[in-house]
Amino acid sequence: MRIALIALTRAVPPSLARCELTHIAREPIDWRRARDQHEAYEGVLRSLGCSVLRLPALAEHPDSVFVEDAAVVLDECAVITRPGAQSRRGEVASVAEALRAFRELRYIQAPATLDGGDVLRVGKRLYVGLSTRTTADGARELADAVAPYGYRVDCVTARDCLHLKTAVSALPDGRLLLDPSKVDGGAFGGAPGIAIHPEEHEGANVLFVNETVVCPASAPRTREALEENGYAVASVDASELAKAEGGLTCCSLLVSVRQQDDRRDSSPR
Ligand code: CIR
Repeated sequence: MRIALIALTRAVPPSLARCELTHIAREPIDWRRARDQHEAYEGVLRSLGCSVLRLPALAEHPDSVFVEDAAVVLDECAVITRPGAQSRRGEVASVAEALRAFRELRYIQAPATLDGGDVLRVGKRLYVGLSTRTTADGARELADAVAPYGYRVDCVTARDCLHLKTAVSALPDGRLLLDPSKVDGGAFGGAPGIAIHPEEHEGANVLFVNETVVCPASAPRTREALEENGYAVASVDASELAKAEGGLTCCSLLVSVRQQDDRRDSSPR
């Protein structure tokens, strides 16, 4: 058996400029540039060994490129969310449809809301950020859905940012990369932390793929800190997507799939 990694993504819709914004001011978004950056992002995922599976485009859903918010994917199941922004609820059906091939599905039910960007997994612990998008009910429903698999949910709060994972990311060895101006490191059960460079807030949202940390190009000094701590790091420019308040984790859902070694059987587990 080998573990293959599938990255679910979705194309940047030309309507991106009409995205939801909560903590940043609206500025013009160059759709072509955003599209090119997103394609480069998919290229980095491929170069790190992922198979990229693009979901059907959703032209009328400006934020639909940010697929992370529609589901929480664990090894044992996937929880389909109910996003906090009404405008985003139409994104989840096609994510559920794609994930059904790989995982048993659970659902967050109305009136609870939860965005995937608010869920940080550290081993068998899920930290849930209570936010403008994620309610205490949403966290409770997530806890109920994942308890049978041995996961525990703890609620935390982050300041002045959209999602918990805007402020903190999990690194491969159980350490956290965090922005101390937005989240208290003490909230994570004693997990050791590495601070981002204080002028690089975008650097707190990094993606871990097959032993490599993917870091935004706008955070070179945070990249240096990661490298000094022994991590392999790749960078990708996501500056245009950042104008839509999205980071690197937001643009994919990573799904690990067990495959036969001889690679003749590529069916989902
Ligand atoms: C939103 O406000 O929903 C989008 N403009 C950005 C979502 C970013 N997603 C994420 O951080 N997981």
